[in-house]
Amino acid sequence: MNQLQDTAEKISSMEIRGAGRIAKAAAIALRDYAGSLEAGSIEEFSSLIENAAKLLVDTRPTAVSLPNAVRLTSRYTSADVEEARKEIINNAERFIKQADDALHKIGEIGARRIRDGDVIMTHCNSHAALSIITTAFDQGKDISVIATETRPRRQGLLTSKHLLDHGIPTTLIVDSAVRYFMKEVDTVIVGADAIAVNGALVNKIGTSQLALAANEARKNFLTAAETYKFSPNTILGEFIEIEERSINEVIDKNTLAGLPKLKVRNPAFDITPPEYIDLIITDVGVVPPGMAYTIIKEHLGWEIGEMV
Ligand code: RI2
Repeated sequence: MNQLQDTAEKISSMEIRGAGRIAKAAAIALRDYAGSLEAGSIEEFSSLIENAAKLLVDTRPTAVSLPNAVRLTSRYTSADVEEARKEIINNAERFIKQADDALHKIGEIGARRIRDGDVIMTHCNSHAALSIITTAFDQGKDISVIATETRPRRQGLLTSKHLLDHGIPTTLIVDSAVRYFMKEVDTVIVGADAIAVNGALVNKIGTSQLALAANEARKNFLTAAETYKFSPNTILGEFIEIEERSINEVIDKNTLAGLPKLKVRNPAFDITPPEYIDLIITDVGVVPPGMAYTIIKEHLGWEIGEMV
C-alpha cells in the first residue's frame, strides 16, 4: 500500500481522527504524493492529483476541514510539472503551519472567555477546545472540566487523559448525564467538524444535546473552530452530509446475532442550530454565528464561481 492509500485508510478507520488532524494528514499526504509522483505531462500530473484529492476527500464526508485542506493544497497555476509540484508542496507547508498557528491563536483568544473558578463541560476530543482549556489553566486560572464519554468510540477518554496529563482536574460522565450535571457548569466548549453559512455547528453526535441543556440552564455555549472548518459550499445551498458509521461501533456482532430484527443506527455527528451558540472562537477572532458568511468570504480565499 502506498503512503497516500495508507493515510486514506487511517482517516477512514479513525486511526487518524479529529477534524483538524485529518486535514493536516491529508495535506501531508498530498505534499508527499506530489513530491514523488512521476508524470510525463501536466495533464497526467493533474489527473493523478485529482484522483489523490478524491481518494482523501471521500474518506470521511462530514468534516469540511478535509475538503478545504485538500482544495487549498492541491491548487496550482503553473503548466510545468516541476513548478506545479513545488506549488503543491508549498501550499501544504503553508496549510500545516497555518493549522498549527490557528490552534495556538484559538487557545489565546478563547482563554479570555474563561474565568478563574470556571467549571467547563466538553464533548468528544477536540484539540481546538483543549487548546482553550489548557491555555486558561496555564494562565493560572483555577478550572476543572467535566468530560463526556462520547459513545460509541469513547473519545472522552482521550480528552480526560490529555487534561489529567496537563494537571487539570477532570470528571468523566456518561453522555446521558449531561443535563444532570449542567447546573455545575459555567461554560460548555466543544470543537467543530463544520460550520455552515448560517452559523449552524456540525460536531460529534450528542453536541446538540449539550447545547440544549446549556441553553435551558442559561450557560455559555462556545465552539472552537479554525477558519478552515467553515463550509464554503453551504453558500451554494449544499447540505453538510452527516456520516453514518458502522453499527459494529455501537453493538458487538455476537449481541446483534441474538437480536436479528434489531435495527441499529450510528450517525457520527449532529447539527446545533445557531441560536444555541453564544460564540465561535476562531483563529481570526471571536465571532457570533451570524458572522459565518463573512468568515467564509474573507478567509477561505476562493470565489463562488470556482465552486459552482
Ligand atoms: P479538532 C472530531 O470528530 C470531534 O467531533 C471534534 O469535536 C472535532 O472532530 C474537531 O476536532 P471525529 O474525528 O479538530 O472524532 O478540534 O469524528 O481536534
